Amino acid sequence: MYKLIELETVNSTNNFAKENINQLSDKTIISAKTQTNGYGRFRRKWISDIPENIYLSIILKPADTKNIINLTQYLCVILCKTLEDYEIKPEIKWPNDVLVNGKKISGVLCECVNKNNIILGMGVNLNIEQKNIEQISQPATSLNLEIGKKVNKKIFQKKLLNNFFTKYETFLKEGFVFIKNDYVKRTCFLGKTIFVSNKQDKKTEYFAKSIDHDGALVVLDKLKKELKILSGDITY
Ligand code: BT5
Repeated sequence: MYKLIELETVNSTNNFAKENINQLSDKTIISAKTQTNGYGRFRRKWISDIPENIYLSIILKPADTKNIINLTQYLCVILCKTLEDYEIKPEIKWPNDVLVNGKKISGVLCECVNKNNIILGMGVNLNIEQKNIEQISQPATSLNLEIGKKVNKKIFQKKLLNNFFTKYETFLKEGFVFIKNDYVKRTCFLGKTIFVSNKQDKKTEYFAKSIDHDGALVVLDKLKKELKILSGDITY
């Protein structure tokens, strides 16, 4: 179903995938024990120094590319479903974060070399000690802290990748509508006042109204005018 390449230390699994994209086939997974330069959106640092956590990139080379824009959201739903097996209640913070009790447990970074060569990277905190959580620059958590015991990384990773690939082809065909219910019911910000910041960190206040059929965030501005937001960071 997929091919797994397990590395010891790498600067970034997304970077490794980008550099070797022509030699890597569709559905190859690059996973690393640690990353020396793991990054998120806008090149923000992803703390990646614990081998018992997940740092991996899925290489996707789909023939049908019309729905790839929503791959991040598809992966967020899969992450939630996998975490729910551990009897916790994850939530999705649009567009790419998975939170538990308001704290970030996972982040997704989708990079397209071009539309037929996609790198879907994710970091998932499975095993971090409380004292090390504090080095993260926003409220964060780890699955072991939520369930009160160590998590077996191999088992979690296998479940996650199986869940991802079981529905992947259907998702590619049907797009966001296929996951819309699963996505919307796990969101944690709809019906609230939110602040959306862009690359320049300019924050604008909106009311979060809904998620559109294409996965965009629908908001109302201060004059109650409806707008669609396609990217950015939200706080609430
Ligand atoms: C993300 O970015 O959330 C996407 C992170 C993707 C990381 C994976 S690891 C495998 C692959 N290879 C890479 O190099 N990257 C991908 P963003 O939305 O920009 O969030 C970054 C912010 O999350 C940081 O500024 C911190 O506040 C926070 N953060 C950093 N490390 C974290 C961690 N381990 N757990 C929770 N939050 C973290």
